[in-house]
Amino acid sequence: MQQVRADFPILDRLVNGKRLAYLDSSATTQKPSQVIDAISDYYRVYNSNVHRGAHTLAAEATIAYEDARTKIAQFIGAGSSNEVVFTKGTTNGMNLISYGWGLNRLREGDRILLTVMEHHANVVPWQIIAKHTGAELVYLELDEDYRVDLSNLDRFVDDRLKIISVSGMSNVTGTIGPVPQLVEAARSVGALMIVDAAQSVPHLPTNVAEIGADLLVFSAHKMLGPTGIGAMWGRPEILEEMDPAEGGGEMITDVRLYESRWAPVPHKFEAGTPPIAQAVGFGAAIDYLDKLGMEAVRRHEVAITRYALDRLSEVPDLRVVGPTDLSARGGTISFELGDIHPHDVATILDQEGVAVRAGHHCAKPLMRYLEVPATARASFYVYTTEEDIDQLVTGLYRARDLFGLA
Ligand code: 7TS
Repeated sequence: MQQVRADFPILDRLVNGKRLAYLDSSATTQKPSQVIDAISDYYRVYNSNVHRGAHTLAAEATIAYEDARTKIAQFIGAGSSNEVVFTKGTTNGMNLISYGWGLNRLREGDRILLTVMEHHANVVPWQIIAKHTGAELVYLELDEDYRVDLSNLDRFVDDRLKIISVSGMSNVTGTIGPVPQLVEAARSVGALMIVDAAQSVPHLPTNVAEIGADLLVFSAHKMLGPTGIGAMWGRPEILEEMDPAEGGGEMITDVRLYESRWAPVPHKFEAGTPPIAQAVGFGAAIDYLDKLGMEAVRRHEVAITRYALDRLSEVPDLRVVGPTDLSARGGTISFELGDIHPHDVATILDQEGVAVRAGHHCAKPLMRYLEVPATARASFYVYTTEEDIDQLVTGLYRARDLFGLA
Protein backbone atom coordinates (compact mmCIF):
# COMPACT_ATOMS: atom_id res chain seq x y z
CA MET A 1 0.00 0.00 0.00
CA GLN A 2 3.06 2.29 0.29
CA GLN A 3 2.75 3.39 -3.36
CA VAL A 4 -0.90 4.28 -2.74
CA ARG A 5 0.19 7.47 -0.95
CA ALA A 6 1.54 8.91 -4.19
CA ASP A 7 -2.02 9.02 -5.52
CA PHE A 8 -3.13 11.42 -2.77
CA PRO A 9 -1.81 14.92 -3.52
CA ILE A 10 -2.90 16.34 -0.16
CA LEU A 11 -0.56 13.98 1.69
CA ASP A 12 2.42 15.89 0.25
CA ARG A 13 1.56 19.10 2.05
CA LEU A 14 3.06 20.31 5.26
CA VAL A 15 0.98 21.18 8.32
CA ASN A 16 2.59 23.55 10.79
CA GLY A 17 5.85 22.94 8.97
CA LYS A 18 5.62 19.18 9.57
CA ARG A 19 4.88 16.18 7.39
CA LEU A 20 1.11 15.57 7.43
CA ALA A 21 0.06 12.40 9.24
CA TYR A 22 -3.65 12.35 8.40
CA LEU A 23 -5.31 10.15 11.00
CA ASP A 24 -8.89 11.34 10.69
CA SER A 25 -10.22 9.03 7.99
CA SER A 26 -13.30 8.00 9.98
CA ALA A 27 -14.49 11.60 9.68
CA THR A 28 -13.67 11.74 5.99
CA THR A 29 -11.01 10.16 3.82
CA GLN A 30 -8.62 11.94 1.50
CA LYS A 31 -9.20 11.70 -2.25
CA PRO A 32 -6.86 10.22 -4.85
CA SER A 33 -6.05 12.12 -8.07
CA GLN A 34 -8.21 9.61 -9.95
CA VAL A 35 -11.31 10.85 -8.09
CA ILE A 36 -10.37 14.53 -8.27
CA ASP A 37 -9.70 14.20 -12.01
CA ALA A 38 -12.98 12.37 -12.70
CA ILE A 39 -14.93 15.19 -11.04
CA SER A 40 -12.93 17.86 -12.85
CA ASP A 41 -13.38 16.02 -16.16
CA TYR A 42 -17.15 15.95 -15.68
CA TYR A 43 -17.28 19.73 -15.17
CA ARG A 44 -14.81 20.46 -17.95
CA VAL A 45 -16.13 18.10 -20.60
CA TYR A 46 -19.74 16.92 -20.14
CA ASN A 47 -21.42 18.90 -17.36
CA SER A 48 -25.18 18.62 -17.84
CA ASN A 49 -28.29 17.60 -15.96
CA VAL A 50 -29.23 13.93 -16.10
CA HIS A 51 -32.32 12.11 -17.38
CA ARG A 52 -33.65 15.30 -19.00
CA GLY A 53 -32.12 16.64 -22.17
CA ALA A 54 -31.89 14.94 -25.54
CA HIS A 55 -28.52 16.53 -26.24
CA THR A 56 -25.13 14.82 -26.22
CA LEU A 57 -23.87 16.29 -22.96
CA ALA A 58 -27.05 15.20 -21.15
CA ALA A 59 -26.69 11.71 -22.55
CA GLU A 60 -23.03 11.50 -21.48
CA ALA A 61 -23.80 12.81 -18.00
CA THR A 62 -26.69 10.35 -17.63
CA ILE A 63 -24.51 7.44 -18.71
CA ALA A 64 -21.78 8.42 -16.24
CA TYR A 65 -24.32 8.86 -13.43
CA GLU A 66 -25.91 5.47 -14.08
CA ASP A 67 -22.51 3.81 -14.58
CA ALA A 68 -21.59 4.93 -11.08
CA ARG A 69 -24.75 3.27 -9.76
CA THR A 70 -23.79 0.03 -11.51
CA LYS A 71 -20.26 0.14 -10.06
CA ILE A 72 -21.64 0.62 -6.55
CA ALA A 73 -24.11 -2.23 -7.02
CA GLN A 74 -21.31 -4.58 -8.12
CA PHE A 75 -19.03 -3.38 -5.34
CA ILE A 76 -21.52 -4.42 -2.66
CA GLY A 77 -22.80 -7.55 -4.40
CA ALA A 78 -26.29 -6.19 -5.18
CA GLY A 79 -28.41 -8.18 -7.63
CA SER A 80 -29.12 -5.14 -9.80
CA SER A 81 -28.26 -1.45 -10.02
CA ASN A 82 -31.96 -0.76 -9.35
CA GLU A 83 -31.30 -1.79 -5.75
CA VAL A 84 -28.98 1.21 -5.28
CA VAL A 85 -30.46 4.63 -4.49
CA PHE A 86 -28.24 7.71 -4.52
CA THR A 87 -28.57 9.73 -1.32
CA LYS A 88 -26.75 12.71 0.14
CA GLY A 89 -24.95 10.38 2.54
CA THR A 90 -25.54 8.00 5.42
CA THR A 91 -27.52 10.51 7.47
CA ASN A 92 -29.82 11.30 4.57
CA GLY A 93 -30.19 7.58 3.80
CA MET A 94 -31.22 6.82 7.37
CA ASN A 95 -33.79 9.65 7.29
CA LEU A 96 -35.19 8.38 3.97
CA ILE A 97 -35.70 5.03 5.68
CA SER A 98 -37.08 6.28 8.97
CA TYR A 99 -39.61 8.52 7.21
CA GLY A 100 -40.20 6.31 4.19
CA TRP A 101 -40.65 3.09 6.10
CA GLY A 102 -41.15 3.92 9.74
CA LEU A 103 -43.59 6.82 9.69
CA ASN A 104 -46.51 4.98 8.10
CA ARG A 105 -45.89 1.54 9.53
CA LEU A 106 -44.87 1.89 13.16
CA ARG A 107 -47.55 1.97 15.83
CA GLU A 108 -47.66 2.64 19.53
CA GLY A 109 -45.89 -0.12 21.41
CA ASP A 110 -43.76 -1.22 18.45
CA ARG A 111 -40.05 -1.41 19.13
CA ILE A 112 -36.95 -0.19 17.34
CA LEU A 113 -33.78 -1.96 18.50
CA LEU A 114 -30.47 -0.06 18.33
CA THR A 115 -27.17 -0.37 20.19
CA VAL A 116 -25.55 2.13 22.53
CA MET A 117 -22.62 2.54 20.12
CA GLU A 118 -24.66 4.12 17.31
CA HIS A 119 -23.72 7.36 15.60
CA HIS A 120 -26.31 10.14 16.01
CA ALA A 121 -27.36 9.43 12.40
CA ASN A 122 -28.73 6.09 13.61
CA VAL A 123 -30.31 7.44 16.79
CA VAL A 124 -31.92 10.82 16.17
CA PRO A 125 -34.00 9.85 13.07
CA TRP A 126 -35.50 7.00 15.12
CA GLN A 127 -36.22 9.29 18.05
CA ILE A 128 -38.12 11.58 15.69
CA ILE A 129 -40.12 8.70 14.20
CA ALA A 130 -40.75 7.25 17.66
CA LYS A 131 -42.24 10.60 18.70
CA HIS A 132 -44.48 10.65 15.63
CA THR A 133 -45.67 7.06 15.99
CA GLY A 134 -45.50 6.14 19.66
CA ALA A 135 -42.93 3.42 18.96
CA GLU A 136 -40.30 2.75 21.60
CA LEU A 137 -36.49 2.69 21.31
CA VAL A 138 -34.60 -0.13 23.00
CA TYR A 139 -30.84 -0.62 23.14
CA LEU A 140 -28.27 -3.39 23.29
CA GLU A 141 -25.26 -2.56 25.47
CA LEU A 142 -21.54 -3.40 25.20
CA ASP A 143 -19.46 -6.04 26.98
CA GLU A 144 -16.18 -5.37 28.78
CA ASP A 145 -14.20 -5.59 25.51
CA TYR A 146 -16.48 -3.00 23.84
CA ARG A 147 -18.32 -5.58 21.71
CA VAL A 148 -22.10 -5.52 21.44
CA ASP A 149 -23.46 -7.70 24.26
CA LEU A 150 -26.01 -10.10 22.81
CA SER A 151 -26.81 -11.87 26.06
CA ASN A 152 -30.02 -9.82 26.42
CA LEU A 153 -31.03 -9.99 22.78
CA ASP A 154 -33.80 -12.57 23.33
CA ARG A 155 -35.55 -10.17 25.66
CA PHE A 156 -36.24 -7.87 22.70
CA VAL A 157 -37.06 -10.41 20.02
CA ASP A 158 -40.84 -10.71 19.94
CA ASP A 159 -43.71 -9.51 17.78
CA ARG A 160 -43.33 -5.94 19.05
CA LEU A 161 -39.91 -5.73 17.40
CA LYS A 162 -40.34 -4.00 14.03
CA ILE A 163 -36.92 -2.55 13.23
CA ILE A 164 -33.32 -3.39 14.07
CA SER A 165 -30.76 -0.81 12.98
CA VAL A 166 -27.10 -1.29 13.80
CA SER A 167 -23.74 0.07 12.83
CA GLY A 168 -21.53 -2.25 10.78
CA MET A 169 -18.58 -0.65 12.55
CA SER A 170 -18.44 1.94 15.32
CA ASN A 171 -16.81 5.25 14.42
CA VAL A 172 -15.62 5.60 18.05
CA THR A 173 -14.47 2.21 19.33
CA GLY A 174 -13.96 0.56 15.93
CA THR A 175 -16.20 -2.31 17.10
CA ILE A 176 -17.56 -4.43 14.25
CA GLY A 177 -21.34 -4.74 14.74
CA PRO A 178 -22.95 -8.19 15.22
CA VAL A 179 -24.83 -7.93 11.94
CA PRO A 180 -25.27 -11.69 11.21
CA GLN A 181 -26.77 -12.38 14.65
CA LEU A 182 -29.11 -9.39 14.37
CA VAL A 183 -30.17 -10.36 10.85
CA GLU A 184 -31.17 -13.75 12.24
CA ALA A 185 -33.09 -12.12 15.10
CA ALA A 186 -34.88 -9.74 12.72
CA ARG A 187 -35.78 -12.60 10.38
CA SER A 188 -37.25 -14.65 13.22
CA VAL A 189 -39.95 -12.04 13.90
CA GLY A 190 -40.22 -10.35 10.48
CA ALA A 191 -38.57 -7.11 11.63
CA LEU A 192 -36.83 -4.79 9.18
CA MET A 193 -33.02 -5.10 9.37
CA ILE A 194 -30.98 -1.98 8.60
CA VAL A 195 -27.20 -1.60 8.59
CA ASP A 196 -25.51 1.76 9.09
CA ALA A 197 -22.56 0.84 6.92
CA ALA A 198 -20.86 4.27 6.95
CA GLN A 199 -17.75 2.73 8.51
CA SER A 200 -18.08 -0.86 7.34
CA VAL A 201 -18.49 -0.63 3.55
CA PRO A 202 -15.29 1.47 3.26
CA HIS A 203 -13.25 -0.93 5.39
CA LEU A 204 -14.64 -4.46 5.06
CA PRO A 205 -15.49 -6.54 2.00
CA THR A 206 -19.28 -6.26 1.74
CA ASN A 207 -21.73 -8.54 -0.01
CA VAL A 208 -25.34 -7.59 0.60
CA ALA A 209 -26.59 -10.91 -0.75
CA GLU A 210 -24.60 -12.73 1.94
CA ILE A 211 -25.39 -10.26 4.74
CA GLY A 212 -29.13 -10.79 4.35
CA ALA A 213 -30.18 -7.37 5.70
CA ASP A 214 -33.04 -5.38 4.19
CA LEU A 215 -31.41 -1.96 3.86
CA LEU A 216 -27.85 -0.67 4.11
CA VAL A 217 -26.63 2.93 3.93
CA PHE A 218 -23.19 4.47 3.48
CA SER A 219 -21.35 7.64 2.40
CA ALA A 220 -18.93 8.17 -0.49
CA HIS A 221 -16.71 10.61 1.39
CA LYS A 222 -15.59 7.93 3.84
CA MET A 223 -14.35 5.73 0.98
CA LEU A 224 -12.20 8.09 -1.13
CA GLY A 225 -15.20 9.73 -2.84
CA PRO A 226 -16.61 13.24 -2.61
CA THR A 227 -18.90 14.69 0.05
CA GLY A 228 -22.58 15.24 -0.67
CA ILE A 229 -23.36 11.73 -1.91
CA GLY A 230 -23.98 8.28 -0.51
CA ALA A 231 -25.94 5.19 -1.31
CA MET A 232 -28.88 3.31 0.13
CA TRP A 233 -29.05 -0.31 -0.91
CA GLY A 234 -32.38 -2.04 -0.42
CA ARG A 235 -33.89 -5.44 -1.06
CA PRO A 236 -36.07 -4.89 -4.18
CA GLU A 237 -39.37 -5.73 -2.50
CA ILE A 238 -38.57 -3.38 0.40
CA LEU A 239 -37.73 -0.47 -1.93
CA GLU A 240 -40.89 -1.19 -3.89
CA GLU A 241 -42.98 -0.99 -0.73
CA MET A 242 -41.18 1.93 0.92
CA ASP A 243 -42.66 5.41 0.54
CA PRO A 244 -40.59 8.24 -0.90
CA ALA A 245 -39.73 10.66 1.92
CA GLU A 246 -39.02 13.48 -0.53
CA GLY A 247 -41.11 14.65 -3.47
CA GLY A 248 -40.27 16.76 -6.51
CA GLY A 249 -38.90 16.48 -10.02
CA GLU A 250 -37.18 13.32 -11.29
CA MET A 251 -39.04 11.02 -8.87
CA ILE A 252 -42.34 10.91 -10.79
CA THR A 253 -43.79 9.55 -14.03
CA ASP A 254 -46.84 11.80 -13.95
CA VAL A 255 -48.01 14.74 -11.88
CA ARG A 256 -51.58 16.05 -11.84
CA LEU A 257 -52.97 18.83 -9.75
CA TYR A 258 -53.94 16.62 -6.84
CA GLU A 259 -51.91 13.43 -7.20
CA SER A 260 -48.82 11.98 -8.79
CA ARG A 261 -47.38 8.67 -9.87
CA TRP A 262 -43.97 7.69 -8.64
CA ALA A 263 -41.14 6.77 -10.95
CA PRO A 264 -39.90 3.20 -10.66
CA VAL A 265 -37.28 2.31 -8.04
CA PRO A 266 -34.62 3.65 -7.57
CA HIS A 267 -35.68 7.00 -9.13
CA LYS A 268 -38.71 7.19 -6.80
CA PHE A 269 -36.26 8.12 -4.03
CA GLU A 270 -34.15 10.61 -5.99
CA ALA A 271 -36.15 13.85 -5.98
CA GLY A 272 -34.59 16.86 -7.67
CA THR A 273 -31.32 17.28 -9.54
CA PRO A 274 -29.02 14.67 -8.05
CA PRO A 275 -25.38 15.17 -7.08
CA ILE A 276 -24.04 14.29 -10.54
CA ALA A 277 -20.39 15.29 -10.24
CA GLN A 278 -20.35 13.53 -6.89
CA ALA A 279 -21.78 10.36 -8.42
CA VAL A 280 -19.02 10.45 -11.05
CA GLY A 281 -16.44 10.87 -8.26
CA PHE A 282 -18.09 8.09 -6.25
CA GLY A 283 -17.76 5.80 -9.27
CA ALA A 284 -14.05 6.68 -9.59
CA ALA A 285 -13.56 5.93 -5.88
CA ILE A 286 -15.17 2.51 -6.37
CA ASP A 287 -12.85 1.85 -9.30
CA TYR A 288 -9.89 2.74 -7.10
CA LEU A 289 -10.98 0.46 -4.25
CA ASP A 290 -11.83 -2.34 -6.69
CA LYS A 291 -8.31 -2.13 -8.06
CA LEU A 292 -6.83 -2.41 -4.59
CA GLY A 293 -9.29 -5.15 -3.67
CA MET A 294 -11.30 -4.93 -0.46
CA GLU A 295 -9.59 -8.03 0.99
CA ALA A 296 -6.28 -6.18 0.64
CA VAL A 297 -7.81 -3.02 2.14
CA ARG A 298 -8.91 -5.01 5.19
CA ARG A 299 -5.52 -6.79 5.46
CA HIS A 300 -3.72 -3.46 5.40
CA GLU A 301 -6.07 -2.06 8.02
CA VAL A 302 -5.58 -5.03 10.35
CA ALA A 303 -1.80 -4.74 9.98
CA ILE A 304 -1.70 -1.00 10.60
CA THR A 305 -4.13 -1.31 13.53
CA ARG A 306 -2.01 -4.06 15.08
CA TYR A 307 1.06 -1.86 14.72
CA ALA A 308 -0.77 1.14 16.17
CA LEU A 309 -2.18 -0.78 19.15
CA ASP A 310 1.33 -2.13 19.87
CA ARG A 311 2.96 1.27 19.68
CA LEU A 312 0.19 2.96 21.71
CA SER A 313 0.56 0.33 24.43
CA GLU A 314 4.10 1.64 25.00
CA VAL A 315 2.82 5.12 25.87
CA PRO A 316 2.38 5.44 29.65
CA ASP A 317 -1.09 6.50 30.86
CA LEU A 318 -2.67 5.84 27.48
CA ARG A 319 -5.94 3.94 27.57
CA VAL A 320 -7.52 2.59 24.38
CA VAL A 321 -11.32 2.81 24.38
CA GLY A 322 -12.17 -0.10 22.12
CA PRO A 323 -11.72 -3.83 21.51
CA THR A 324 -8.26 -5.35 21.85
CA ASP A 325 -9.18 -8.29 19.60
CA LEU A 326 -8.24 -7.32 16.03
CA SER A 327 -10.92 -9.54 14.50
CA ALA A 328 -13.58 -7.60 16.44
CA ARG A 329 -12.52 -4.14 15.26
CA GLY A 330 -11.51 -1.85 12.46
CA GLY A 331 -8.85 0.84 12.17
CA THR A 332 -10.43 3.47 14.38
CA ILE A 333 -8.71 3.88 17.74
CA SER A 334 -10.19 6.10 20.42
CA PHE A 335 -8.00 6.78 23.40
CA GLU A 336 -7.43 8.84 26.51
CA LEU A 337 -4.02 10.09 27.63
CA GLY A 338 -3.91 10.40 31.41
CA ASP A 339 -6.10 13.29 32.43
CA ILE A 340 -5.09 15.51 29.51
CA HIS A 341 -8.22 16.73 27.77
CA PRO A 342 -8.59 15.10 24.33
CA HIS A 343 -8.90 18.53 22.71
CA ASP A 344 -5.52 19.48 24.16
CA VAL A 345 -4.06 16.20 22.92
CA ALA A 346 -5.43 16.92 19.43
CA THR A 347 -4.08 20.49 19.48
CA ILE A 348 -0.59 19.38 20.43
CA LEU A 349 -0.68 16.62 17.83
CA ASP A 350 -1.73 19.18 15.21
CA GLN A 351 1.39 21.18 15.97
CA GLU A 352 3.29 18.01 15.08
CA GLY A 353 1.44 17.62 11.79
CA VAL A 354 -0.76 14.83 13.14
CA ALA A 355 -4.49 15.19 12.38
CA VAL A 356 -6.74 13.38 14.85
CA ARG A 357 -10.27 14.14 15.97
CA ALA A 358 -11.24 14.85 19.56
CA GLY A 359 -14.71 15.04 21.05
CA HIS A 360 -17.83 12.94 21.24
CA HIS A 361 -17.64 11.84 17.58
CA CYS A 362 -21.40 12.28 17.13
CA ALA A 363 -21.98 9.41 19.54
CA LYS A 364 -23.04 11.14 22.75
CA PRO A 365 -25.10 8.19 24.06
CA LEU A 366 -21.97 6.03 23.77
CA MET A 367 -19.83 8.60 25.58
CA ARG A 368 -22.37 8.69 28.43
CA TYR A 369 -22.55 4.90 28.47
CA LEU A 370 -18.74 4.62 28.66
CA GLU A 371 -18.60 7.49 31.16
CA VAL A 372 -15.98 9.38 29.18
CA PRO A 373 -16.56 13.05 28.33
CA ALA A 374 -14.64 12.78 25.07
CA THR A 375 -11.86 10.81 23.41
CA ALA A 376 -9.06 11.52 20.99
CA ARG A 377 -9.38 9.33 17.92
CA ALA A 378 -6.88 8.17 15.33
CA SER A 379 -8.44 6.52 12.29
CA PHE A 380 -6.79 4.88 9.33
CA TYR A 381 -7.27 4.09 5.69
CA VAL A 382 -5.50 2.73 2.65
CA TYR A 383 -2.81 5.45 2.67
CA THR A 384 -1.94 5.15 6.37
CA THR A 385 1.65 4.05 7.04
CA GLU A 386 3.71 3.02 10.05
CA GLU A 387 5.46 6.38 9.71
CA ASP A 388 2.10 8.08 10.42
CA ILE A 389 1.70 6.00 13.57
CA ASP A 390 5.28 6.73 14.68
CA GLN A 391 4.61 10.45 14.23
CA LEU A 392 1.45 10.06 16.35
CA VAL A 393 3.37 8.34 19.13
CA THR A 394 6.11 10.98 19.07
CA GLY A 395 3.40 13.63 19.37
CA LEU A 396 1.81 11.83 22.31
CA TYR A 397 5.14 11.81 24.16
CA ARG A 398 5.38 15.53 23.49
CA ALA A 399 1.90 16.01 24.97
CA ARG A 400 2.98 14.07 28.05
CA ASP A 401 6.03 16.32 28.43
CA LEU A 402 4.06 19.51 27.96
CA PHE A 403 1.48 18.45 30.54
CA GLY A 404 4.13 17.26 32.94
CA LEU A 405 3.06 13.62 33.07
CA ALA A 406 5.88 11.78 34.78
N1 7TS B 1 -22.81 6.43 10.85
C1 7TS B 1 -21.54 6.26 11.22
C2 7TS B 1 -21.12 4.97 11.86
C3 7TS B 1 -20.61 7.29 10.99
O1 7TS B 1 -19.35 7.12 11.35
C4 7TS B 1 -21.05 8.49 10.37
C5 7TS B 1 -20.13 9.66 10.19
C6 7TS B 1 -22.38 8.58 9.98
C7 7TS B 1 -23.23 7.55 10.23
C8 7TS B 1 -22.91 9.78 9.27
O2 7TS B 1 -22.34 9.88 8.00
P1 7TS B 1 -22.55 11.19 7.12
O3 7TS B 1 -21.68 10.96 5.94
O4 7TS B 1 -23.98 11.26 6.78
O5 7TS B 1 -22.10 12.33 7.99
N2 7TS B 1 -19.05 9.72 11.10
C9 7TS B 1 -18.25 10.77 11.32
C10 7TS B 1 -17.18 10.74 12.21
O6 7TS B 1 -16.85 9.75 12.83
N3 7TS B 1 -16.59 11.94 12.23
O7 7TS B 1 -17.24 12.74 11.39
C11 7TS B 1 -18.28 12.03 10.82
